Amino acid sequence: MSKRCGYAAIVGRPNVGKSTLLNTILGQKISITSRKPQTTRHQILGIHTVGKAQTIYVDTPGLHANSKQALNRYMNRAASAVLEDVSAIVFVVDSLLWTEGDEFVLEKLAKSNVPIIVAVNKVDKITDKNKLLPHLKSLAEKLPNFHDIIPISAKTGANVTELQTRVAQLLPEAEQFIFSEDEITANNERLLAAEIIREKIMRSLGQELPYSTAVELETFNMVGEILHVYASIWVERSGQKAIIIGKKGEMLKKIGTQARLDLEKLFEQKVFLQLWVKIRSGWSDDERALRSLGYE
Ligand SMILES: Nc1nc2c(ncn2[C@@H]2O[C@H](COP(=O)(O)OP(=O)(O)OP(=O)(O)O)[C@@H](O)[C@H]2O)c(=O)[nH]1
Ligand SMILES: [Mg+2]
Repeated sequence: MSKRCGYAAIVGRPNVGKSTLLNTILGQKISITSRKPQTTRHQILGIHTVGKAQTIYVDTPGLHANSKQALNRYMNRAASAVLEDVSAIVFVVDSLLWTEGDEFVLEKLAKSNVPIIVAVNKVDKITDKNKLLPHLKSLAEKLPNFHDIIPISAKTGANVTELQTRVAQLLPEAEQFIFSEDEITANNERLLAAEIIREKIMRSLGQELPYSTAVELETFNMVGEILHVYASIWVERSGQKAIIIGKKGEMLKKIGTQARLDLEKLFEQKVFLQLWVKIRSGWSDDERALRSLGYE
């Protein structure tokens, strides 16, 4: 039997568990996650090779109707752009919910000819399991053109292997894999490192602030045996800078320690991390500033 190889997009509204799903599939944390919506800002590529199939998953920013700011437009573009160029789409929804946000994603997907698998995620949250089957049925009626509807839990891993198998069946036959079998991501290390730092900010700070934050890597290189990472955290106002630094620098220290531990895990080596907080007002609505921060 010949090999199969191709791309599969993971899409959905914000916060449904797309990035958690990618990490569970890979068995390794590549894509950042948090309780807050709009955590992912870039396309994150995770390569999953099992036996004769290689699936290259593309995790995407949550699609959402708000396109006021340049950053939001960038995120929606990053998510929409992938829909044309994949062999399969995994449309992630949250347990028994069906919201306007899901409807918005559905409208985008309606324009695509790619087979779509709906992953009903977070089934571990459903206390009354009797509600699942009728919900799956009603989704099947709402989405008659969809290839498959599979209940999963990205958190516990329930049914995730089944999902992977069905995705792999949709990939085209290929003579060769695109990536070597031991590769796990195609994103560059600098981007992944910056994202890990941003994850710690997303997780450590209150509601509004994380959305006004970007991370820019200044230095990423080996000094002897140690990987040196120097990064700037950009915020929009001086009050935000004070919050990120915290009392006596405690917040920044906490963010730095957590990020360093994750960086050491990801790169499997000792890391020296240095963070600065800088102010650049209006960066999130400024196309040029966005490009210089790696959003292109
Ligand atoms: N109970 C439960 N929680 C989950 C599951 N999958 C993800 N979560 C949680 O849902 C929240 C959002 O997860 P993410 O993976 O960051 O969601 P996302 O869809 O990538 O979000 P954006 O990048 O913002 O679009 C996190 O708090 C996860 O821990 C699941 O299967 N069960
Ligand atoms: Mg995400």
